[in-house]
Amino acid sequence: MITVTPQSALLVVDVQKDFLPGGTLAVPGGDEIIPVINHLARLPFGVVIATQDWHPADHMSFVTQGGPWPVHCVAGTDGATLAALLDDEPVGAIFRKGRSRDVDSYSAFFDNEGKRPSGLVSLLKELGITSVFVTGLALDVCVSATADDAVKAGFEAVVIADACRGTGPAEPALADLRRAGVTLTTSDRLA
Ligand code: VGL
Ligand code: ZN
Repeated sequence: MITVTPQSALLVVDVQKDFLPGGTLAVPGGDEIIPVINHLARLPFGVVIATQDWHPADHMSFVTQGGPWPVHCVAGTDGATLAALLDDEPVGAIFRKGRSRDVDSYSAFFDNEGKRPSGLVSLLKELGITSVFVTGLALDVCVSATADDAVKAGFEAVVIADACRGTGPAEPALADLRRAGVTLTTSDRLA
């Protein structure tokens, strides 16, 4: 078992309508993690932080601009809202990423050029957080980038596998995370 303490943070990455079944960039089974996250968020974490992908309408990542992804999570639209069934009561702060037109940000910590910090490292350090538990969507994109950056920033990083879904099979993404020094666990092992 892993004991959750106030020195641990729970990150809920991009659990937004556009990433759920029916959304413009739907992650298969994305809705299935919501009850798992709602349960985890009631454990005694020091802080629970949600992220939102939050793009301008002409964002460089969109196929309409020559990028890889369908239009998704446009700032202020219904698709960018947090999942309706996600309990936001325990959420202490929301970080919005991908807001600049010309650079994407998969990680909650830094943009994809590794330059601009979001302020999340500073916040977590101010709160005395040493371990970061990561959940959400998509495992192989924003969850992985966030967990990798958490390790690089000096935190213990733990991905809760059953509280994540990816765009493809989980195993390759989980193997990459393990190699990067991320601890993998499941929600039933946390108390
Ligand atoms: C994501 C693709 C594009 C994610 C965000 O949240 O994993 N994936 N933008
Ligand atoms: Zn995006």
